[in-house]
Amino acid sequence: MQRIAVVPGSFDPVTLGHLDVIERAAGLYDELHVVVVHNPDKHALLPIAQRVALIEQSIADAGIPERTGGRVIVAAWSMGLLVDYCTDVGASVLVKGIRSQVDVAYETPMAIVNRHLAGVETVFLLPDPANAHVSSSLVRQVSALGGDVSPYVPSVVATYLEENPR
Ligand code: COD
Repeated sequence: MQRIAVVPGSFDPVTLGHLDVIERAAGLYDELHVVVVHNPDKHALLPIAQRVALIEQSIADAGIPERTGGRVIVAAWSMGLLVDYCTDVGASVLVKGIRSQVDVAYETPMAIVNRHLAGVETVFLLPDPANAHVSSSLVRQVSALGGDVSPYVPSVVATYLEENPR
């Protein structure tokens, strides 16, 4: 049986922290879907199609499918519950990164509800310490103030933000 998992997020933009979770999850499952979900609680910087394109390019540049042997698909989902996407593609697991107690508090109720709704389990990965402080909101803030974001994001994202200042 194919083991299929979903890594969801806003990815606004994708960071080296996200990429670390994606690579490690790709090594654990046969097929991994990285899904850009609109988060209504956050004010978005990048259009969803742009976020998808940057994730695809970052995954290719990092050679993740070759290194992990897993199939990686990038998609966007705005048509309702995230577990509906999981059911559509046959995924039984959501993989999320947990950086702090704040992430635990935010993710715990969603994990319970997603299991009740559709039997989808949530697996939490701890971040690599090198990326534990990295977030998309930090990147958006540093970029907006003219700082160098290259230590925090894949090079394709750093180039995009440099060429498209806000
Ligand atoms: N290291 C490790 N993990 C990280 C790092 C890092 N440096 N940065 C972020 N992460 C993790 C986050 O903890 C999260 O798990 C994931 O990466 C995505 O992060 P973001 O910031 O891009 O995305 P969020 O937090 O805005 O995304 C939230 C979701 C859209 C995934 C969430 O709201 C969700 O699951 N929504 C589902 C909607 C739904 O169906 N609701 C009803 C049932 S609960």
